[in-house]
Amino acid sequence: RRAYPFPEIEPRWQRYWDENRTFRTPDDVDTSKPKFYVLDMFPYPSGAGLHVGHPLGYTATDILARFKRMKGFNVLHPMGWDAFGLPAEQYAIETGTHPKITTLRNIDRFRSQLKSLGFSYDWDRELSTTEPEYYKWTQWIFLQLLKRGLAYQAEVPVNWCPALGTVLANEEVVDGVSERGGHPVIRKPMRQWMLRITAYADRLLDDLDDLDWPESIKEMQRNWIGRSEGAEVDFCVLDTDGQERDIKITVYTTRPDTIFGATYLVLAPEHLLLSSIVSKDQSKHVAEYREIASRKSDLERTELQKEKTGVFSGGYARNPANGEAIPIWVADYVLGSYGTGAIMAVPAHDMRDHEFALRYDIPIRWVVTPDGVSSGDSERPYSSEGISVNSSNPRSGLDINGLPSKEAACKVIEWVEKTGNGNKKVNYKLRDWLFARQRYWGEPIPVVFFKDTSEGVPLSESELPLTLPELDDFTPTGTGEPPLSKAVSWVFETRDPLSGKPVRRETNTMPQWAGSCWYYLRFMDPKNSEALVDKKKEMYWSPVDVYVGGAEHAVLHLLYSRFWHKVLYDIGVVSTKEPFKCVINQGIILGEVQYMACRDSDGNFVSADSVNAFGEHLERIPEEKVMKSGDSFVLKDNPNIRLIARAHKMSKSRGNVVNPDDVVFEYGADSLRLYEMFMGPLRDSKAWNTGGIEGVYRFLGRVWRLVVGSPLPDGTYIDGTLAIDDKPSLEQLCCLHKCIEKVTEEIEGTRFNTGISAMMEFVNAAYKWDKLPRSAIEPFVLLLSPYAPHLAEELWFRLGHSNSLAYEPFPQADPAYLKESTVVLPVQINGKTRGTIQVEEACTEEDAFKLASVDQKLSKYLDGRTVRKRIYVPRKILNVILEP
Ligand code: ANZ
Repeated sequence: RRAYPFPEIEPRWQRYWDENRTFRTPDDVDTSKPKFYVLDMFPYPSGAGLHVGHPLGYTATDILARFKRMKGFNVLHPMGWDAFGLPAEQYAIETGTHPKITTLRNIDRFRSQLKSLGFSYDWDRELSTTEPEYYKWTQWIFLQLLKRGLAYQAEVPVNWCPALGTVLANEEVVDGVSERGGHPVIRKPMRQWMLRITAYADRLLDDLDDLDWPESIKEMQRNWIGRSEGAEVDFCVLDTDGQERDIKITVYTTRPDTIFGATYLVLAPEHLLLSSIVSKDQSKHVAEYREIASRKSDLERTELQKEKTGVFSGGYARNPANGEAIPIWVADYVLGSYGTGAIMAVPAHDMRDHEFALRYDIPIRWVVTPDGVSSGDSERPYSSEGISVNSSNPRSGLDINGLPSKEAACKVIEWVEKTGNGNKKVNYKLRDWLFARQRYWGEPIPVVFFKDTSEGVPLSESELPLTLPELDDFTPTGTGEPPLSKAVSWVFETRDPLSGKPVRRETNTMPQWAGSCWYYLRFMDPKNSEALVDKKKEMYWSPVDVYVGGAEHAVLHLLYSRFWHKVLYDIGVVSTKEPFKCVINQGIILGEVQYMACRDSDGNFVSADSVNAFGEHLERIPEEKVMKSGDSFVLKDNPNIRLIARAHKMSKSRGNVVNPDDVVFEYGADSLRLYEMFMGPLRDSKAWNTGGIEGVYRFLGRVWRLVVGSPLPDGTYIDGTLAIDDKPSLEQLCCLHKCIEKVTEEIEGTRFNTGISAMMEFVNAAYKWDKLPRSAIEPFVLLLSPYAPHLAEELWFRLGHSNSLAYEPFPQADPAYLKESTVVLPVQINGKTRGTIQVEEACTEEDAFKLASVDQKLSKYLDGRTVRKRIYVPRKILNVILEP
């Protein structure tokens, strides 16, 4: 039987909120009130619908939104769809269903699922990145970037799959072959649009310091931007007689102090000078090596575990510090796209160079030691800082012996600058952002080309939105031309509005990141056809106060939107330097914990730790046969057998996916919301547990019966509630106000799980009351409402209110009731109870005795007598034994 009638309650309140537009944030809010903008990372409406991971973050933001509304804030809590992207297009290729249709269908499903969970979004502000009214402004931002030289075209290598005749996204390439079909993929240069995010590298780095974001994300962004300080140093190339040629190789190094240990140079395989350096007899080897390297991604090339490979170029260069001729190698562990694409290799002090030198028998020279005395260990490089040794040369005039690494580096930089051999240099790992995709289902890039030119001419702003043409055939063209090139009339039947000359349209589209870069701004003013966002509205609502989403967006999405935001700041569209004040990453929800037992070769169970579990036969054990013992899990029947317990990522193939619709059907939305908050701290990853959801479901049932009573014989409930208009007792008030204080604190600290525990304690206490005073239970219903809004609204209504509780003031804890509660302590004198005193729970023996000796009744027995012994049991009794 049901714990409470949620199947009637929940749809009723969802309908009420919808019909009354309860959560609409009006366009003309009273801006003298404080604001709170709480945002979810809007979902990609996939065909699979919502999974239980979505409601985790969404419930957290919903609790905050509901709480802040009740606290008197104007709240902006919107929802929309990040709906351009690959899956809809792939689905279209497979089934012939237009991406627009698939997308709308998926959005409808997502919307109704979200509504069934009772989230308090302002649905009047719903938007989708795929609507022309929206992407008009995405295109507008692109034009602003173009105007400022922040968008440009370049030849960039892309993943080209000859067999499929298409360019692939990185995520469609797995281990060098196409994910679909397993065809080889090569890197091929193609004309692409790029965004100059590197121009903002310093600001993106510096402004991180002031953000209230998880330190781990900030660190990931710092690493991604990857600022490093070092020097560029020139090495002169030598001819076969050892004479200096007219060519210099410039290397980038962060350790100029190790220059005396540079025993070879390395050029990236794509280095432009390579062809003029390679000797005749090495040219074939080098060409072959370049060919192989061209098929690898940068990631593969720089993986530390991969064996380092390379070939000798046949050429030599002079180390300017000591005049030595050192060999020039070609190796793919040096990237063409970083620094100068060339390095001075110092095998004694760099891991990769060390491995390479051992393999190709290149000298290893120690030039830094921890103390300036000890010698190096040939097995391992010493890559920390230390004191320079073997680092002086009278002819070059450079001497850094005995200097600590930092000082030595400064001295070398000074020296190269003075001798004209180089300069100090800051480098960034951050690359410009490749902003074109050879795809249909994205925003068209608002640029046209005159005949035979490749220099793009921007459309004028009045021509926006440039809408996607209808297309029935999305299959790749086979030439690498994007599918939009099939929309022949759209591409060619176009004239430049100024000159009237025929032009052709750009057929690349924008990447999926584009639409999600700025959607938080549009929510402030979603219907504006004159501007991206109205200035006044932007000034009021910016920045987003709390932004909740998955840690997988720690870098790209959060970095790209910060970049666009800063550009919009520079052109006066937004008033803040940063878009998101506080970011929270919700943890991942894993599947239910699975227990495994091991059997040995004779088929007997053995303890998981006593064997090499991999060699044994593993068997799944159902939860009811498992028992907890200390920190581990054992078989109930045989506690000597320890089990392996593990929660896995939810996946179809494991069959451990929990569908939120099923949970809502069985336990109701409030239970799902409450459970996801109760599982553990929001930021932690945690395993799903069906027993846990039953627990919170029973708790909600208890709340229901506390207020409404047990079911009548026919299974229905009384109409109103059991609440009476009596004054609550002191004890009841203390209990309530403690709960108010705790729940408030825990919401403000986003510790939702412990807030729920406080409400559970309250309900346990309230079950012992013989009466249910209205003024003690009504505030509790309000406390519960951000978590379990359907049940709370229903109880509120039954308590006699005709309006939604969504804007009721959130209860305030009264300090008067938060004092330690007092107890009545019996006092015995010589074994006989002579009276009582009222003391605070934490009262000491000394204080209790003092109170007793001033008590009217008790003092009679104590006055003028000597105490032999006192026995005090806090909260229970004070016993005083007197001298006879
Ligand atoms: C000599 C040296 C000695 C280096 C030493 C390191 C340790 P970050 O901090 O990442 O900027 N490097 C430079 N350009 C490279 C490229 N295109 N591909 C691969 N490696 C490259 O690291 C800079 C260091 O990485 C540079 O400092 C260089 O090696 C290498 F004991 O120069 B170093």
